[in-house]
Amino acid sequence: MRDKLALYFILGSTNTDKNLETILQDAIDGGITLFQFREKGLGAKIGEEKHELAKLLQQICRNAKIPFIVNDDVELALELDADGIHVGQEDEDAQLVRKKIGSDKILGVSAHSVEDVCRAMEAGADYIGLGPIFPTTSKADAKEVQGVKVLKQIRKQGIDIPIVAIGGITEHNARDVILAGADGISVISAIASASDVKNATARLKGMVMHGVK
Ligand code: 3NM
Repeated sequence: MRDKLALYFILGSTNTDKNLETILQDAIDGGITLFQFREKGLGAKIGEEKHELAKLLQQICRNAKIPFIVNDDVELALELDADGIHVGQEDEDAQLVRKKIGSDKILGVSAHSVEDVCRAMEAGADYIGLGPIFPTTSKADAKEVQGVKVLKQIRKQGIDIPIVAIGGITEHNARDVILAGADGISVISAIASASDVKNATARLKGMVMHGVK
C-alpha cells in the first residue's frame, strides 16, 4: 500500500476547465502512483454523466496499471469494480463501507486528528488521508490547517498505518511532509493547475522519492 501512496493524484471536473483525460494521462506519464476520481463541488456531474466520466478515467488508469479509487460514492465504486473507495469523516460510515466493499478493495479514510485515525483503523481503513496540512483552495469545507503537527503526533505514538498527506502540498513543501512521517502526498492543484502537467508531476515525484526536483 505504502508505495502506491507516493504521489496520489485527485481530480474531478470542477477542478479544471481543461480536458480531464489529457491531464490524467500527462500525470500518469509524469509518474503518479494512484488516482482518485473526486466529483464534488459546485457544478459537479451526477448520474449517468458522472458514471461515464468515471469509466473513461478508469480505463486510462487500467491501461497504465494505476489504482483507480472513487471518492465517497460506494455504489459507483462497486458498479465500476474500482480498486477502492475513499470516504471523509462526513461521508458514509467507514465501517459500513468496509462491509459493503469486502476485504479486497482499498479503503481510504480522511482524518484530521489522532482520534480520527484510531477510529478509521478500527473501521478497517487501509490508509489515511491526513489534512489539511497547508491552506487549500480546492476544498471549500476543509478543516483548520494543521501543518505537520498531527502527522508527527501520530508517528510519535507508534501508529504505523500508511498515511498520505493532503492540502496545499506543492513541490516546495512536499519534502517536509515526507520527513514528518507521511508515506506520500496527495494533490489536486499542484498537478491539475500546472501549465506543464507531466513536468510538474515528475518534479513532485522527485521530491517525494529523493528530495530533489
Ligand atoms: N481533502 P490541493 S484538503 C480533497 O483536508 C481535499 O481532507 C482535504 O487540494 C482534507 O492539493 C483537499 O489543491 C484538497 O490543496 C486538496
